[in-house]
Amino acid sequence: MKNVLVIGATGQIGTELTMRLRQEYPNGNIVAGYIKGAEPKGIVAESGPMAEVDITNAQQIADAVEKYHVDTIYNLAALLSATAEAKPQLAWKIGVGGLYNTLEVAREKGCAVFTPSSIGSFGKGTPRDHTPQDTIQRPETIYGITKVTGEMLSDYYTRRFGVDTRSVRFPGLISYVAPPGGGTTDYAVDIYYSAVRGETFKCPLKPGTFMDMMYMPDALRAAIEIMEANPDRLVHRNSFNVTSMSFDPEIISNKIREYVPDFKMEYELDPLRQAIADSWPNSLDDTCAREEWDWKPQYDLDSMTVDMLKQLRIKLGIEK
Ligand code: AKB
Repeated sequence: MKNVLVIGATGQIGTELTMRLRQEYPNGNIVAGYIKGAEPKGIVAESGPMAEVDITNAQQIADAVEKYHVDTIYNLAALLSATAEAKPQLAWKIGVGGLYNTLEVAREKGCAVFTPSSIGSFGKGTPRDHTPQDTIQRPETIYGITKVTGEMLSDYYTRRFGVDTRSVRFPGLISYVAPPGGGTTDYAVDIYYSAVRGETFKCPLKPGTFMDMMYMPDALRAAIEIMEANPDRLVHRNSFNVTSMSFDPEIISNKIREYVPDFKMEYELDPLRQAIADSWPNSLDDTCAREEWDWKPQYDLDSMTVDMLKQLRIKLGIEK
């Protein structure tokens, strides 16, 4: 049995991870942690416990951990890359201050902690193709700086205090349940909404901008499998490169056009997002995750596209 607190349970990952964890551990308490004003609704609210947990408030984290006998915390609270550039102080407060609060509660109460890092933890100077697991990480965005700090702080808590911290560096995550919002890779979600609505998609990134991406079912599996992995096999902890695919706007739009032949895309560049994307890898090497805990993605661009189009048509009530 596992008792899990998901901090940020109403976000893009949290909404789906909470439900997935409830399926995975039906006898445990899977607590949906939310901030005031963003209470879980529908199935997330109805299918298990929830608690107000603002990650900047250590007492709220401790209270939820105590009340529900939590042994594992999924810390998903973060501002995504573009939003973080607009609010750098808040990005640090949530990304680093919030992580510190989480790790301190974990140290005192004996919890394991998962805090996702990102392809945003890399920057100029990082090899851009087949980016290795252990390499230069000198990001210039506040998002990236919080992610590298998070990786290092999490490793420190494991070395120094024996807290069981593990995580992955997520690529852009593509999903149809809850929207991302404020990320550099969001275009790869928005493009599917435009395709099913019959709208011309305005792409904020220029052709040739390659980034790693992953479909949400694979991301959820990665988050669960790394926390279930045999610790004796783990050489690394924070954070593992994981990826499913790498594409640029031309490749994804051409793939969509195979299923929506009249789909149209125009370029309307967003200089901030373009600059961020230009500082991130083109493609990651996730050999260490494959070797240390048998990571293997199930979706590629084609199977993801088929499912995204199908699921979005159902969600938006759009006939083919
Ligand atoms: C973002 O674009 O900010 C995120 C990420 C890759 O970390 N989706």
